[in-house]
Order: sequence, then C-alpha cells, then structure tokens
Amino acid sequence: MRAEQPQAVHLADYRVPAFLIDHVDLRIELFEDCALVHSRLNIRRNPADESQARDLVLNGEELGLESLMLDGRPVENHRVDEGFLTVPSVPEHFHLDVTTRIHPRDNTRLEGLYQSSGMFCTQCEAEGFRRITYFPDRPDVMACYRTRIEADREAYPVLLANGNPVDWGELEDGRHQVTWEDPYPKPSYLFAMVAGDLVEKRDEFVTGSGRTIDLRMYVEARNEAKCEHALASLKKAMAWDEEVYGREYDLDIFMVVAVDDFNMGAMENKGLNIFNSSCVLASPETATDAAYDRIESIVAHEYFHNWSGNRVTCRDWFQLSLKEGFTVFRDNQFSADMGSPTVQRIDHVNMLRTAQFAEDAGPMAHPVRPDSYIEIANFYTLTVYEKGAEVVRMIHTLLGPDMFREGSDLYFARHDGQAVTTDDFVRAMEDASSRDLTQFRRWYEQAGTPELRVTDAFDAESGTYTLTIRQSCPATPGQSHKEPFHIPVRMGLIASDGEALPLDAEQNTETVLELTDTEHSFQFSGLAERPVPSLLRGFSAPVKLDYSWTRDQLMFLMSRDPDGFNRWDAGQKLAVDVILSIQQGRDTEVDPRLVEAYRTLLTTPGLDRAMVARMLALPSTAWLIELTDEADVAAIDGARHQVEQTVARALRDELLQVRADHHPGGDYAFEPGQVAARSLSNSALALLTRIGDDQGRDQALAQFDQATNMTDRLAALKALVDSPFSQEREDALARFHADWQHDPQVVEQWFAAQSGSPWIGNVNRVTELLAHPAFDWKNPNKVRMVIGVFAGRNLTHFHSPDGSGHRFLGEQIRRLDAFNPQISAQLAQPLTRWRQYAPHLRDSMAGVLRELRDLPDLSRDLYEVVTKSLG
Ligand code: 0A1
Ligand code: ZN
Repeated sequence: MRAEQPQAVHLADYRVPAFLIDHVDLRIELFEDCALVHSRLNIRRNPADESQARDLVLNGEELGLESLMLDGRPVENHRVDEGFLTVPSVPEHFHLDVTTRIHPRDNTRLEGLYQSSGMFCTQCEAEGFRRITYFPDRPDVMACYRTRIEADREAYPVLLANGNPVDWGELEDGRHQVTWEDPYPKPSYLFAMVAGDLVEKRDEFVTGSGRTIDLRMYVEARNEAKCEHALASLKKAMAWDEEVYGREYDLDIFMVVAVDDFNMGAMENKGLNIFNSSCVLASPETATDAAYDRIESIVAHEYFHNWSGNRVTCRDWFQLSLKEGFTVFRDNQFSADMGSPTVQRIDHVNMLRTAQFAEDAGPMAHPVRPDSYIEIANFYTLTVYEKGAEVVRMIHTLLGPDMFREGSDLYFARHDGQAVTTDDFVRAMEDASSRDLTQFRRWYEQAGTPELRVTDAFDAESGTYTLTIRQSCPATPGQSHKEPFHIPVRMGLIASDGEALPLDAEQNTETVLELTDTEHSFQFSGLAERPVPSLLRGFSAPVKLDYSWTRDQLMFLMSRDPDGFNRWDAGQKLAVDVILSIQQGRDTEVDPRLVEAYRTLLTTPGLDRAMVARMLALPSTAWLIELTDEADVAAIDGARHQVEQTVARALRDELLQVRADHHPGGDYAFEPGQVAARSLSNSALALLTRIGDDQGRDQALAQFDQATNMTDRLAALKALVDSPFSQEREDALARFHADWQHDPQVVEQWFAAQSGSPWIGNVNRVTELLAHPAFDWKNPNKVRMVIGVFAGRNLTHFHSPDGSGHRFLGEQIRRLDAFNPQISAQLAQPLTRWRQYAPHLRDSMAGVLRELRDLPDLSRDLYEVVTKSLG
C-alpha cells in the first residue's frame, strides 16, 4: 500500500487564481546531461481574487531550484515543499526570476521536457510545465511567452518554440540560439519547444483573407518521404475550418513535429503541434488506409484546437470536454466531409458503443464534466472525448446547422482569449438560438448511458401508430439517482413496400423526436398499415435502444432503411441476436436468414463497397461482451466463431467473386473509391483464409508477395496469421519482419498483428515479443502494440480461462509504473471492467487489481485507476 493517499481535486473547490501572469520570458539552455531554465515572470495580484492571499504559491515537480529573485533581489524566505514553491508576502506587482535545473535525459515519464531519439521535446498538457519551471500551472493563467533556446549548433541545428521566430544567432563554444515570440496569451499547457537534428518539409497555405501561412513539418531524416499526407491533410483542415466555422489561422507559421516517444497521439501546442510519429507519418509502402485515415483526422483535430482549445481555452481541467468534445465533433464533421459520412459514422459509433459504453458502465464512470479527480491524466477518457463529442452533436441536431454555426460564432467572439467552462459553451448556443438547454445540461453532469425502451401500438381502424419511449439511466459511482435527459431521437417509419411514410402535415418522412420526460408517447396518423420503425437514425443520441424488431424486420431494414447508419445497425442487431442465441443455447444452428442477407449484400450490384465491408463484419467480441451480463468470453467467442465459419463457408463462391472483381493495380491513392475496394476485397480474403480455404491461402500468399502498398500487404499478412495455415503464417511473419525491420512504425504493425491475433496471440507469443530486440520498454508505441493490443483487443487470449492473460498484464503494468505512470494507468483500463465478466474471470481480474493496489510504490495515476475500480 502507498505510504500516503493521494488527495482528490474537486470542481466545487475551484477558486480564481490569486495571481495573474502577463508575460513569461524563458531562456532554456540545453546540455547533454541537463537543462537550465531561466524564467522571468511578470506577476500581478488578481483583482477578482477575494481571498487576498499574500503568499505566491507556484507548482513545481522534480526541479532543482538554482536561483530565485524578486524584483532583482534574492529571495531568502521561500519554502520548497513537495510540488510547490511558496514566496511569502509578495507585492501587488513584481517580477520573479527563477532558474531551475532539470534532467530531460532521465525523464522517462515523457511529461515536461524530455529526450526522444536524440532530440529534445516537450509535453506540457495537462501538468507538464511544472516539470520545467515553477509556475501557476493551471489553464486559467494565460500569458504571452517569449522563448529563447540555446544549444549546441551541430547536434541541435533546429530550435523551435511557439509563435514566430524573432531573433537568432551564434553563441560561444559552437552553440547557437533562436528566440520565439508568441503574441497570443496562452495557458502553460500549450507551451512547447523542440531541439534536434531534423529535416524541414515546407508548404504554404493562403488564408481566406489572403495571408500566406508558412507550413513546416520537422522529422528525422529517415522519415523525409513520409510527410506529404500530413501536409495535405493540414491544408484541407485549414480550408475546411474557414469554410465551415469561419476560423482562420492566426500566426505566420504553423509547425508540425514528429517524435517517436510520446504518451498520447498528438498535442495542439500553439503554432507547434507535436505528434506521435505513428499519428503523422505515412507513405503508401508503410502505412495502411486506416493509418492514412487516422492521420487525416488527428492532423485536423490538432489544427482545429487552435480555436477550440487555444484561442478559447478551459478554465480548469474539469472543463476538458469544452475543448476535446467540441474538437472531436469538429474533426468528425471534417472526416465525414472528406469521405463517406455514413461509413465514418459507423466506424465512430462502433468504437463509442463498445469502448465508451463500457467505461460508462464501469467503476471509472464519470460525467462528461467530472466532479473530481486524483490524477488529471486519467481523465483524457472516451467519455470526455467521444461522449463529449456526441453531446455537441446533439446540440447540433437540436439547433440545426445554421443556428449551431451562429452559436459557435458567438462562442468564439464572446470568449476569445478567455479560459471558460462547458456552461459558457452551452450558454452561447442558447443565446444564439433562443433555445432553452437547461435540461440538456444534464448530459454534462450525469454519468452513465441512458437506456430507451420503445414499445408501439397500431390502431388499424383509425390508422394511428403510437410509439412510447421510456428512458432510464443506471446508477454510476456517486450518482444513484438520475434525472431524465433531453434526448433527440431521429426517426422515420417505413411501409411494407419500403416506402418512407410521411410523418406530418408537411409530408416530412424523417423527424427528430425530443424526449424530456421519463416517458413520452408520439402518435402518427393516416397510416394504412402497421409500419416498421427506423429509430435513432445516424445514432442521434449516445443511448442504448431497446425495441423488439423481429429478425424479418431487421432484414427488411438492412436493405430498405433510407438511413445508411440504420441499415448497418439492423445488420448488427440481427447478427448479435443470431450469435447470442447460439451462445445461450436458444439456437443450435446459424439462422440461414443471416447468410442470405449477407449473400444479398455481396451480390447486389452498385452498393458502396465500404458499406458492404462494414455490414459483413460480425459484431466484435467486445460489443457482444458489452451486451451480456456476466460475460463468458470463451463461450461468446465460440458462438461468434461458429457463425463466422458458417457464413464464410456458405458464401465462399461470392467471396471469391468479390476477390475476382477487385483489380488492384495503378498507383496507390488514399481516395474513397480505392479505399472502399481494398476494404471489401481484404474482408473477403480474411473470411476465406479463416475457413482454411486453399484458394484463399493462395491469394493471400500472392497478395503478400505482390502488394505495392501496406494496406494490401498487411491485410494478406493478417489473413495468414489468423488462419489455420501455420507454416505459411510463420514464413510470412518472418519475411515481413526481415523486409521492414528498419522502419519502427511497420515493426509496430508486425507486433500488433501477433499480439492482437485470436489465433496465435497467446501469453507465450506475447512474452516472446517482449523479448524481441525491437521491443523497447521506454517507447510507448511498442508497449501499446504488444501489451495494450493484447489486453485491449485480443479478448480471446487476454481472458484465457486460466487467468494467465490477466496475470501477464498485471506484471507488465507493475514494471511500467516505475518509469511511466501515464502508460501504466492506460494499460490497466481493461482490468477495470472486471465486474462485467463471468465469476472465474472476474475473480482473476480483481485479484490482479488487488495485488497492484497493495504495492508500496504505486504511482498516483495507477493508484487512482486501481482503487476506484476495486472501490
Ligand atoms: N490534447 C491532446 C492530447 C493529449 C492528452 C493528454 C495529454 O496528457 C495527459 C497529452 C496530450 C489532444 O486532444 O490531441
Ligand atoms: Zn484534442
């Protein structure tokens, strides 16, 4: 057990800062074994602070204090306690000069200033700046920064910080300096600097108002050929934000840097975005379509933060969804506009429903705006990001696109340069639209996934159809009772001939029902027959919906629902019902209607191939677990496997035809038509190899040999890995590694193809991977690709009935926690869901959590996850 228990921070305790900082002047001297950080802070008392505190209290972690002067005179009565520097009885206005010594080379937490592959870089969100210098490290203290970086010229020719470069030059001893100035006030979490031997790729973007912005990407020389896609994505995002939100970029330079060691995906530092290499670098030979897609949306996400996050930022970390929920919504809209909106929505909802719903149903459930936290790094969650984005989407649905745009214009105009709350965001939406969102605000305050129970009745005589919807929401930690939510349910009614029925006097065939009470009834009249309801179109609210469609109705909706999302969802519901009926012994055979529905999909000409690929994918094991009480993973997997085998065997000819119709060739382009064709063809290949089909195997081997892009090559590799062809699989893995061992990002894919494989990724295999020379404990991507993928995606082996997968994870978490607590806490997530599982799994997961809890030297990050989940 930890010696002292970390304390929680509560939203209710928020107080305005006692002191404000107008200007920060930094001089950072970089050396091989340490860095000296000289900071001059212009400080004044905050007139809004009622406490009239006399003492200045600054945050600081693991800093060597070298000198401290107030208005030019050494301070002698200061105190340094764990985490704080206190300067007693300071004047109204003053400047403080602080010099700290830090050790970036030994910084394995990757928070603050650290070294990665020989370069220096920073990560300050949420509380990393306090590991660089003493500062009021909270987002509502916004200041203008001037940053001078000094380093050896040969080893670190590139020196970057936020803003525009204003001065540079040679220094003694082969050193040089570059000085940057950022004119926009910002919180410390947006500070960034980089020093390294990097190549620069340049591009430019002309804004709507005619300013030319210098775009620069900085990467290690070996990655020079992997910048094009990110730069193209950036330009698209810049144009899109002008067009859709009226937001122009505001500095003269926008820089993107790729680093290999990074705890998260990327970071939106003002004018100097820093990316995990895996989220920004791509070439057709090394990155898959999925990676291209992810890069496009992450580049856009970070860029969009320039307004939703940087110009208007968060008052405190409880408001994190103010910037994250809104920015994820914006990047989802952007991705929808760049490709197929329906496919984008399906992929997004699929992730939300499996992972976020599980979080919301577990011991770590928290509102989109949490009330308390122990370690804020643990609150960069799917709830804050993804559910937060769904909440913004619902506002968009309720207001309509035009009012929503007026609301966002008002929000940006009203709060530019401020640190604000989610409530300020909602108020701007209300003020612009004159809609009352009082009840809607509960989405920010109440945790848990609401459940809608829908029943209906048809009165043939009067032709009236009545839908009755009851809402409820399960208890979550600290919230036993929930008030009803304001829920938009987009829907339509369909006649037996497939016609979309008019719902009102204006003959609209689609409407948004607004639920505000616990129970609501809605009537539709003038109907000749009982319609089939199509509910929650486009997944208009993050809820679970229960209505007893028959299997025939689901098949009907799969082909006839005008809403593409609901066509997919009907297929998922049908497949879930078929799989769970087998698992629960209600059926012994796979319902032939499922096979026929898939056959229709494969043989109907003209369907969007990307949609067909999505519709053919059986519901994931994770989603089936989410739908089951006391989930017995092996039994669920067994049933799913039986259905998959039956479907693939029955459709062998059609799958081969799909393969025959696909003629790869020509140059790779990340373009919707090509992406869709590859995705369907590779889905067919995977099904064929999984049933051990010889022709499938030959095609996989040929594709593996001949593919000129990574999408097809990796798909062929995975098809062989997840198949009974053991010799071919091991040969392909060996060749893939031999071909790509020089490229860390491809090696990461090679790791994941094994650790995530339900066929081969058992504890023995994953243990072997940890011992592989390419595995590196200090590199979060490698750790995620081996341990994270095993525990998060390979549920078959992670939940091995003997508990070996759980114990394996516990051991690795323990090891990692000693040097990178953010990563150890992230990896512990799968264990937190223990209550969802069958008793034998539950006991073994909780046992591992208890062992972790009892460790004497547990980090705060892991302590919070472990104690709350056992809680
Ligand atoms: N704000 C970044 C991601 C990010 C999240 C948490 C971090 O540290 C705890 C760091 C970065 C984004 O949304 O892209
Ligand atoms: Zn973000």
